[in-house]
Amino acid sequence: MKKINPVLKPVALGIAAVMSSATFAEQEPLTIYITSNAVMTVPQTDTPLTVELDPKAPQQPIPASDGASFLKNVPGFSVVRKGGTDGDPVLRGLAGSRLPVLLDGMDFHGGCSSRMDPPTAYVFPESFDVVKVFKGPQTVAYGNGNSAGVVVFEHSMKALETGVSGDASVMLGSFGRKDAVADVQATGDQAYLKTALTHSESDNYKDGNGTEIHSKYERESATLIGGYRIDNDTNVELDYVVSRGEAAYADRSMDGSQFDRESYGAKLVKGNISPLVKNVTARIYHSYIDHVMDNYSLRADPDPNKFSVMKSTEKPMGLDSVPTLHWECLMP
Ligand SMILES: [Cu+2]
Repeated sequence: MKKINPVLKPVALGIAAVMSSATFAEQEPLTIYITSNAVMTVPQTDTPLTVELDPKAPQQPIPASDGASFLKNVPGFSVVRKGGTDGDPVLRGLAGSRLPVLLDGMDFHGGCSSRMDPPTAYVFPESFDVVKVFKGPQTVAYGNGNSAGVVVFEHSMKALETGVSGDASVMLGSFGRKDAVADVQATGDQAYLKTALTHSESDNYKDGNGTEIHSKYERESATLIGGYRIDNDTNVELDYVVSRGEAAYADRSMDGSQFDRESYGAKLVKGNISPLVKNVTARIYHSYIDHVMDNYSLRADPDPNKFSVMKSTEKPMGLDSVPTLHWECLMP
């Protein structure tokens, strides 16, 4: 505990004017106690509004199993917790549609009308290769509506000539917490293949008072990406993602008994098109989220007279094309 004894100086205010100088001389010095120091750790960056993170790097306090927990460590972010499996990321007080989350270029939305599954619920951070956060509305490269910013989770191929490489990680914790992720990349002369598998689960945890909190969850995902280099300037890529999940929620009367996702897409990158156009990236994708929530399948003693179930689906699809120009060609 630090103890600070600032020098108390007479101030020429109206109150001070009616007090004699002897009054100040008799006062005890003001004592301020600071009970703890705030320690903030941030990645070093030259671009304060653009943060690029390596999700496979060591994380504090433990490796995150969902996108919101991962983003919580980025300055400016906070999280509205949504059950054990995920939360809603908030950037500078704004969330939801004001903070688009793109998964490999897919403008992604959850399937629940009650926001049980923000887009980050479908993210296992370590299975991605790079996470970019664009703070503020300045960028127009990721569509509109991003008044808070944009978050991008992406897979990328390692700069391997040819060969096979991979990463694997396991994390065990109290209350039955088990996380595992493995990804493998195989690269040939012209073709490459990448796959990532994830699993995350936890039982109900107990709070500091020993009360069991209805928060168990389980989810897994598989990602498959295949690409082919037609020539030095042309690359095509196909991707497929499938995931399953269920989660208990202590803050509401319903649980998410099914979070099923299936996504597929294609990407074409064409470079050196003209002296002005450096390259063009075209992306087409389709997602399907099948969500069921009920008040009995994940609860210990459900009342059979009050069973309730809701089903909702979400089918986001998109097509975008992004040219990159040689800026110097536009300069006079
Ligand atoms: Cu729901």
